[in-house]
Formats: sequence, C-alpha cells, structure tokens
Amino acid sequence: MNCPHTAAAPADRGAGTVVIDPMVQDLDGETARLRDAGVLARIDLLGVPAWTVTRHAEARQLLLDPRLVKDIDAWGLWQSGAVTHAWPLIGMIDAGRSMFTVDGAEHRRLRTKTSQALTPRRLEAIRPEIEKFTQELLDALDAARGDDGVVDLKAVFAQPLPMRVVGMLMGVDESQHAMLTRQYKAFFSMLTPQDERLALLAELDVFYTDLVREKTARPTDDLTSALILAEEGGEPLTEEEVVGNLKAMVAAGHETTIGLVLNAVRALLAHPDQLREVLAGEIGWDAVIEETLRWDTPTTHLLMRFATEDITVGDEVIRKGEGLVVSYRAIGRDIEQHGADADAFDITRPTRNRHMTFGHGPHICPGAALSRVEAGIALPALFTRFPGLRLAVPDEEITKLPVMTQNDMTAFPVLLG
Ligand code: STR
Repeated sequence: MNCPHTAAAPADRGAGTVVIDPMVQDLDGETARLRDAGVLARIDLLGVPAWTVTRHAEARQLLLDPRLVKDIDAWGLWQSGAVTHAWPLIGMIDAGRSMFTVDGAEHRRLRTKTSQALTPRRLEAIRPEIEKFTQELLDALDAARGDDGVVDLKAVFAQPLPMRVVGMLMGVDESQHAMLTRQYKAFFSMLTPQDERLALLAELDVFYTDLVREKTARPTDDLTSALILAEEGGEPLTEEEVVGNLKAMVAAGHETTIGLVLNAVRALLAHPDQLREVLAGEIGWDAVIEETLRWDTPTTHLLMRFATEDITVGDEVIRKGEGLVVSYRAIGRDIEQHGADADAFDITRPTRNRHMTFGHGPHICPGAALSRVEAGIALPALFTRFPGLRLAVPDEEITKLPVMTQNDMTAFPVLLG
C-alpha cells in the first residue's frame, strides 16, 4: 500500500520498520513481528514513521516519563507540516483539549471529576441499571434470532450495551445512540475516506457542543453536568474542555468495551475446558476478564506521545520531537512478563492480573473499573441465559474490521442453543 501522507519519505525508515497493516489481515503475525523487532520498534503508520514500545517493563517506565507528552505541537512531523489533517489517523491524536490530550497539573484539573465518578464504590450505584440493560439486550438477542437460529452477538448485544451505559452516565439520549454508533464505526474504519472522517468529526463536535450547552442551561445528575459545574481548585472547565472530555468518554467507553466482551466470549468458546471450569464455579469471571484483557487487548496501538527531549531506551534513542506509540497487544504477549506461553489463553495464569492493558501512570484508563463491571455483568448473564451458546461459523472465519488502533471484529455470529 502506497500512502504518501508525508511530504517527504521519512529518512529513518530503515529495514527494521514494521509496516502496520490498515486492513488488519494478520494481527497475531504482526504482533509477533513487533515483538521480534525489539523493545523499541520502528513502525510505519500509513506512511508516517513512529516508535513503538513492545515490552511491559519498558512501557511502564515510559508511561511514567514526564519527557513524553500528548501535546501534538511537540511532534516534529506536525511542526514541519509533514503530517496534516490529510493523514487518516490524525483524529486519534488531534482530538481537542481534554484529559486525553493534556499533561501535568492541567491534566489533573481536567480529569479529577471523571475519575472520582468512576470509582468501584460509585459504580455500585449504577449496577442495577447495567443489569437491567443487559437483561433487555438478552431479550433482544432471543428475538433477533433468524430462521436459521443465527444472530450477531456484536450488533445486538456487545455493541449496544456499552453505548447505553456510557450514554446514561454522560446524559446522551437513547435516540442518539444509533447515530453515534454509526459515526464511530466510520471514524475508526480505514475504509472511510479522510474528507468524510473530518466531516463526521465536525458533526460530532456540533452535537456534543449542543449537548453541553443544553446541560449548562438545565443541569441534571449526569457526569456531563458534573463536569460543567465542577470547580477544581476554583478553576471551572471551559466549554471546549467539557466537550473534549465528553467525546473522549463516549468514544472510549463505547468502542473498547465491545472488544472486551466479544473477545472474552470468543476465547471461552475456543477453549471449552476453561469455559466449563468457569460455568462450574471453579474459577471466577474476573479471571476470564483479566486474561482476556491481557491476551486479546481491545486497544492494539495507542497513539501517540511525543518526546520533549532525547530519551534513551536500551540501545535506541527516541529523539526530541519523535512520536511514540504504545502497542498494548504486544505488551500483553511479553514473554518476560507472562512467561514462555504468553501467546496462550489461560485463565489460571498466575500473572493474569499483571497486565497493563489500561495503561499506566497519569493517563491510566479512568474507565477501567466501569469496563470490568460491564463485562462482569454481561458475561455471566449471557452464559446463564444461553448455556448452549456457540459460534455459528468456524472461528477462523471471524474477521477483523479495518481499524488500525483497535481490535474490533466485523461481526460475531452465534447460535444461542
Ligand atoms: C476518538 C475521537 C475523539 O473524538 C476523542 C478521542 C479521545 C479518546 C480516545 C478516542 C478518541 C479513541 C479511542 C481511545 C480513546 C481513549 C481510550 C480509547 C484511544 C481519539 C482506547 O482505545 C484506549
């Protein structure tokens, strides 16, 4: 694939560069190639060069390093104009001012309210609602069964559940959920022409700004209203900051949890002995969730951080102005961290809780506990309601969506039994 998104061919695109496949044809092969390319590997993202960190220990250290920032203005290729809005992945980085894009003291100011709203204790209050959504969607699954008995577990269950949860939390009306699902699908897909992606992002900005203005006029008990009313250290968030946080929450809360739920179901159906142990109560659903997070991470690559100084990692140097991606899938398969059988799915693995799939350091996922609660409700409820659940096609026929940063299936056709 020839993607001339940069003005000039990057000088340092050496033989060791792993070209990330936008069509996601062979994720396991690519993950292995990244691991083989070194602790710090050179990658090519649609013609744009970057570093990626592929090991747990070094990633942990880099994620605590204040010399790496999320501010796109620190990126040499952006400053020079080599990367522009014509690059299909720019929306993953230039996403407006929010807790996702700001560092340091300002970051804490942007993030505190959200992380306080998503502690395990606070989440107990919404558990009954998540359980209710789950039961409704299980009924919908039953009803959506075709004449052949086949139903898409993604479209009917795994996708709507996180949208309802994050929608309830942020105060996004249910009438908008289908629109948001459609827009995010187009946003993440590499088959969407870039002008369409930029147009849909502009539409979403209008949508979220209108929502924030409405909540400013009539605050309710959702997190969007709490963000508007918050005054961390006497300094309220600006409208742009509330909008930025709101869209980060909806995009992240929606997209990643779909992967967690589906990947867990897929792993269990492919490992029936382990499924039997879980259903017999010999091991908890938490073990399934943690091992799925490690082995089949919803986020494959997280874009991007930029070096404000030269940073040495082993025998490589990330030069000032260069970009660093964190390749969470490769990190979950790190042999040093998880042992020689890191490529195997094993819910009894002693290191299953010692993954880094939610990140580390100041930007660690504020929604981690929420996604665990969602999956912890959805998975047992699904297998309790449909104990004979099985794939309707051979596992090899399940395909990935052409999404470079996320690990997302096209569909997951099942027979409910
Ligand atoms: C999508 C576009 C947007 O409007 C805002 C954001 C900010 C949060 C990002 C999100 C993005 C893409 C998916 C991310 C999410 C944070 C967590 C999620 C990167 C860029 C993950 O995949 C981990």
